[in-house]
Amino acid sequence: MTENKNLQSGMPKTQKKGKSLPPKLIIKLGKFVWTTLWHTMMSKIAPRNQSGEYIRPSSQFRNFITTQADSPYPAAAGRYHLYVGMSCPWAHRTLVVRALKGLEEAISMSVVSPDATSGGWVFNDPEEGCYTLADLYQLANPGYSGRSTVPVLWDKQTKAIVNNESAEIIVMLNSQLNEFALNPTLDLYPQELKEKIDWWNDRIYKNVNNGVYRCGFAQSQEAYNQACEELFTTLDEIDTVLETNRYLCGNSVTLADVRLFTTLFRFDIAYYGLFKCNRRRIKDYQNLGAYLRDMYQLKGVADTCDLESVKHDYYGSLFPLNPSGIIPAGPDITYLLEPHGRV
Ligand SMILES: N[C@@H](CCC(=O)N[C@@H](CS)C(=O)NCC(=O)O)C(=O)O
Repeated sequence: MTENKNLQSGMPKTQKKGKSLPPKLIIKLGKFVWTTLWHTMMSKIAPRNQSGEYIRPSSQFRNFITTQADSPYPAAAGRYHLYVGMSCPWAHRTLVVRALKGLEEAISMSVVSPDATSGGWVFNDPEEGCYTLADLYQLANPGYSGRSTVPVLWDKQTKAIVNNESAEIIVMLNSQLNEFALNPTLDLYPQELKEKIDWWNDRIYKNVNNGVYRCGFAQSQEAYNQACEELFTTLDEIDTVLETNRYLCGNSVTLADVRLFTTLFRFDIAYYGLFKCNRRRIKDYQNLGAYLRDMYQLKGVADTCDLESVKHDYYGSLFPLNPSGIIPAGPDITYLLEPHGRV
């Protein structure tokens, strides 16, 4: 009755007071539209299997730089170039190895940024006559229809993509350009540890590197639960190993550590909140926390870490996971410079 009276006067009572919730129908409709849109958007950024689990597409350019003179991509200084996004953990692997090996002079690099509307990578200044990374992929391979991902190892001489798979690029940087490296004797993938490194790589890729994406991009509760369980079981296991080992495979840093590090660096910043990996922060693990500081403090590594890009790109560009686009204020990561106490 009261409601009717107010309606007749052109203004419902509840609205006057500004306290009303939207009618149920609007909530229902809003939820339906948003959920449908969300699934559509997620299926574009995150291909899934039937149980809603995220499946990462495989990289398509898989050539190698080698030291053989007749190689299509012979080892050389100044010929190859890296395209990276500073927020990307896969691209970050290549920057860490480039820094540890002292290859900054031999291999140039440029940074791409995500386009605010499409999410694709764009150049800050045009490169090779291209404005976007997708254009560069087209230049190298006209008609290419796969994803235009970073990192890209580019051959400036033949205008070709040598390789766009971080796991392979870091193997090349470790062993094929020693002639031009400032730290040629540093071997991050020594013969005697290969089996152990590969074992960790497989486990860490599935459950940690890609595991955080399996949590964040899960499109069903079951898929999320499983990814989350596997992620934290593996982190616990690593924490135990790091109680006695300084690094994953013993006393020296290897490619397995590099691959773990770039995920750990982003964990408390982005994965903990945005990807719902929130059972525990890395900072709060006794051994993993100190190990992260140890890795961060290796010569040249901190310079490859870009907190603001990580926050900005993850929270700003993964629209379906953060529709407001609001970038969080924290965390403060200055503790990464505190003594790690590991020997
Ligand atoms: N397998 C690739 C994955 C690289 C990757 O997924 N990069 C993301 C950024 S973190 C990307 O460029 N995504 C753009 C897209 O999918 O269109 C690698 O490890 O090199």
